[in-house]
Amino acid sequence: MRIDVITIFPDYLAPLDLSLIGKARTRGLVDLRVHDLRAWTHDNHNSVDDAPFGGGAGMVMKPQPWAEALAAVLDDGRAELGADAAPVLVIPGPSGAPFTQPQAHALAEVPWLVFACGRYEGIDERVHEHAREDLGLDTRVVSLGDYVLNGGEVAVLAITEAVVRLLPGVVGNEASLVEESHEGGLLEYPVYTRPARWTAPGSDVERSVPDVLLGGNHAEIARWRYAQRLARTAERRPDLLSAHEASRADGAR
Ligand code: JET
Repeated sequence: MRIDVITIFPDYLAPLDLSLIGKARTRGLVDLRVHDLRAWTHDNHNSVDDAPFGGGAGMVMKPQPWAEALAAVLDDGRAELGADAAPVLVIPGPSGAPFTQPQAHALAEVPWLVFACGRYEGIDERVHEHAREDLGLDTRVVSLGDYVLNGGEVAVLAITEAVVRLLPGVVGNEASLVEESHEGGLLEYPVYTRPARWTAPGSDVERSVPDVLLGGNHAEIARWRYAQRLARTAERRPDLLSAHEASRADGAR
């Protein structure tokens, strides 16, 4: 998979050199390139923003550097992947559609992703239209959640990690990918390891691993874990539980 990130803070993406993603890159599973948007500015101040038409707080990212950056990245990617290659363009933003695990799986199937990191109050809306209509890109504004970040960079780190760990060969234990939180629409069950009885330093409470997990009755363990998933989802994410119940009523699982 090829991934291009366009940002005014390339250093912000340094964590992509580390850990799982860094390893996937050195092993050649991911070709990840970070581009400085200011490379496509031509004025003395390398300006990427301007005041919003219609007034209001803050600044808006100018369309011109974005159009040139996208053209250059498309040219570069097509020289590598072929003349009719077309990336999915992902623009993180608080006004996007929620990014979910099914979307991570969908993006993991795509050979080429381009991330556009907005800052300030966002990118001039015509860049989205240009990307969709003139460049023909599948363009998606995605949100990590209902809160505001200073820019898309942190969201790109999160989305890239969610996607890259799903690529074949990146995570050692493939089974750990199918059986985890949000797969199947429920939160994951609680997990425990040794010792079976444990007292925290300074505590006078000894805490035990639930007996069912020590018993080796795998059917019973599966039932217990499912009940835990339901209880935990009802407590923390009642919104997920209603969707899960609807899918069960449908006979979907
Ligand atoms: C975000 C992502 O804040 C988030 O993303 C960064 C961000 C901040 C401000 C503007 C911006 O513009 C992008 C754009 O999208 C239409 O123009 C992006 C919060 N949850 N998930």
